[in-house]
Amino acid sequence: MLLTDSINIQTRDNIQLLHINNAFATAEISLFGGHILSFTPKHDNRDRLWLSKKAIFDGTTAIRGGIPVCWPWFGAHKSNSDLAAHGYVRTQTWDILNTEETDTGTIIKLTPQTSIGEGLEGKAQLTLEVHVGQQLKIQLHTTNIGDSPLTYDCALHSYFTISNITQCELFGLSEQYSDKTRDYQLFETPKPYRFNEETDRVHLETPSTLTIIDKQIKTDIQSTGHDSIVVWNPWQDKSINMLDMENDSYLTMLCVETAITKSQTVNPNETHVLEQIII
Ligand code: TA6
Repeated sequence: MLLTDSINIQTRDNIQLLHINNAFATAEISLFGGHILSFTPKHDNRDRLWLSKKAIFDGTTAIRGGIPVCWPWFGAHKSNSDLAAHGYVRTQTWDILNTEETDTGTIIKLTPQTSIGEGLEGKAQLTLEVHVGQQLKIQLHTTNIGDSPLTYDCALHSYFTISNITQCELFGLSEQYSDKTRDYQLFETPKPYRFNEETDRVHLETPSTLTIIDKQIKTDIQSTGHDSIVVWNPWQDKSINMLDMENDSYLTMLCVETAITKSQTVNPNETHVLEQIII
């Protein structure tokens, strides 16, 4: 596989990482999980993504931070609780399909070694297209290669880095959300949207743009192809109990996830694209 001049392969523990360095930004993508780990535009040299200092890179578990690819389900599997949360592609090795330099940045196309697995009825081809430029554009393409309709959920489970969760605000959500910490009951989105407790919410709306403002620093998140937005912060108790998080590291991260949580159906030979753009 020919890699463009902006890309080189490094390893961390026993995982291969693509390191991208072009005129617009630097980024890192783990081939384990097809997992974007960092994105730092050169105009402000600020990494938009958060990565746990205790993230595990031994290929046995999903990397904590960056943008895990949740597919072909989100959260717990609907009918088989023995299956891993968030599907089976974030914990397998992905292959590089193609890399390309353009006048707006570097494009990398990846695919998991298998898109077929226990817990998915039907046959699908999954590809992740990442465009590293002034902005980070991530597209998750699900193509139905079977002969019957395919139904699945998925998410780009993005971890954003912030200075302090108690001092940031999220803009762009206004309707109801389902609160996992309160037995999935429905609540109205708070105004202002600030954080002071464990937050695990599926917002049942499809805003095109969300903004995190953290001490005047603005991060925009654009979404298409989604049916919901998930907002998550584990807070202190959960962080203490997570092997791959430092006890207080919840303070410096916030997940804002472009997601399909209410089932997407794709007909044979059709493709659905879930897209998130980070600015
Ligand atoms: O996106 C929110 C969520 O579903 C939470 O319920 C929490 O489980 C989080 O994902 C992280 O899941 P993980 O399997 O990566 O620990």
